[in-house]
Amino acid sequence: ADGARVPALVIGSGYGGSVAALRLAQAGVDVQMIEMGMAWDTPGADGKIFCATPNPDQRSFWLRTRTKQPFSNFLGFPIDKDIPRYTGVLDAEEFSGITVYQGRGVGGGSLVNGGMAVTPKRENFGAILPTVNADEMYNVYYPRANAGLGVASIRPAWFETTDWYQFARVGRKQAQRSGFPFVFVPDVYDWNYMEQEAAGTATKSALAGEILFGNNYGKKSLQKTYLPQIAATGRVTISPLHRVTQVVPASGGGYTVTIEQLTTAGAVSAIKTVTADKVFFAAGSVGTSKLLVKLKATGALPNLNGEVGKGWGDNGNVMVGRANQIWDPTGASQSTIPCGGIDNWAAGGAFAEVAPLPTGIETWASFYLSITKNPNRAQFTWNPTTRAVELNWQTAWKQPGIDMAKTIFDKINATEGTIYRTDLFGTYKTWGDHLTYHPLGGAVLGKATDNYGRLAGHPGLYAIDGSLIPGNTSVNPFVTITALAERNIEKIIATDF
Ligand code: FAE
Repeated sequence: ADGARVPALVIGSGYGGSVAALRLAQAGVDVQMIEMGMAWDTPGADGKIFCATPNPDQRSFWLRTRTKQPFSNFLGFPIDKDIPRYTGVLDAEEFSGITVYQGRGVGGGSLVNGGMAVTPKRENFGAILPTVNADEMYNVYYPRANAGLGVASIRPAWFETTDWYQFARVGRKQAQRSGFPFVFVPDVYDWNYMEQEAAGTATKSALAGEILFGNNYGKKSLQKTYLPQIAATGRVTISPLHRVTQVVPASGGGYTVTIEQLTTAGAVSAIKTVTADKVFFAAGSVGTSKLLVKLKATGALPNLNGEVGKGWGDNGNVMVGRANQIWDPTGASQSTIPCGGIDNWAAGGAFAEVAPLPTGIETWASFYLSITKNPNRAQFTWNPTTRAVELNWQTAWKQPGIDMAKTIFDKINATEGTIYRTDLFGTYKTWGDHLTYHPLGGAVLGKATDNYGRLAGHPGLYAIDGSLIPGNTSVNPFVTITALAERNIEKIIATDF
């Protein structure tokens, strides 16, 4: 409530925020969670909470009047369409050189993501979070995160036989024919539910194209894992459609947080303040970075250090499609949930998810989201003229990632006698190099914060989300974000409360 005083306030309800709120509440601390997106707990006129990926309506995008699909084109035709402006679930946030896709709502990115739940290889961990004890992570916190998130793998016998994963079997065959290891990738999708979808005994979800704009049934988003546990503590209040804009030291200690209440059209309907003893920034890499950079530059939190806003990376994301030979159809029926990838990290700096292209028709296309070791890092800065935070990433900075992805796909094309598709990202454009799904960094652990996420210069402020990770996790990031949050909050509860 307006004017309230609380022990702990958490900004954002994604992975980092959910871990923080749950563990604080279990330790007996009352928590106020602030989430700018909607609650996503009420069905629309069609009886579904989320709209179907093939038919985006107002629920699809965050405050846009036209969709901004990751693949802008198909068979040469633009596929974007007009929609009513609404606080939809997927934000395509545009900076000058990159569009950053993010989830909006209670559950954050877990609402819109593919659920691929990958623990990095141990030998790569030192490059991901160099100041973190790997033994502790692999013995305690990665297992805790995987259990809390409900991570599991596809049943091998079903993988080998179902039509829904023909695209992945083609991906595996072609990877292996070119000498690359194909590895199964765990996911938080309920694989038993998916088998029931295929058998016709459960309402289709992953097998009905649902993914990018939310999943109505089978995916274990945070709404099915951490968030019910949070509710069960009785100690956490969540305020959806509330956006934090300001955090300043309060005269009697703690911090006064200014919060805008939003309408579903994105207008500000009320402005509130809450004073909190401790504030956790869990607004995601971009959200946390934007807040911290603004608060430092405008003098609200002047003691934040010069590392705030730095060390931002795209996890090396690049997308590409290949056109297969006529004897290698990828299937008219494709599950939206990927289950495997091509690992050329050690030799070529690329890990490529074999992704579906669930169009409902045979396309002979293979599609991949690659995570690469792209070394480029960008910085967020405050522009006092526009009063906005900018990101200096340039599209050309994707080139090292493209070159790394090519170590896989040039070889596969040579082996198979095939070519890249040029119709997915524009006209005659091969590489999806304009976007990332995996923003990381901006409040890097051990730089903008101490080794547990305590922000430098202002005791009682913490970063506890993807902003802590310096730009790359070598695989999909949310398991690492969750595990690091579990590690940090344990230490913070033990020593700061
Ligand atoms: P995040 O989950 O983004 O949560 C931040 C929350 O804070 C959001 O709900 C925001 O609305 C909210 N917020 C922001 N600013 C404010 C503010 N000022 N006031 C109040 N609330 C605010 O952060 N990762 C994987 O590991 N596997 C995948 O398969 C995968 N697929 C993806 C597919 C898509 C399309 C996308 C967009 C992402 C995907 N990701 C995947 C990335 C993953 O979802 C992302 O790394 C995590 O969600 C980041 O977690 P955080 O806790 O950092």
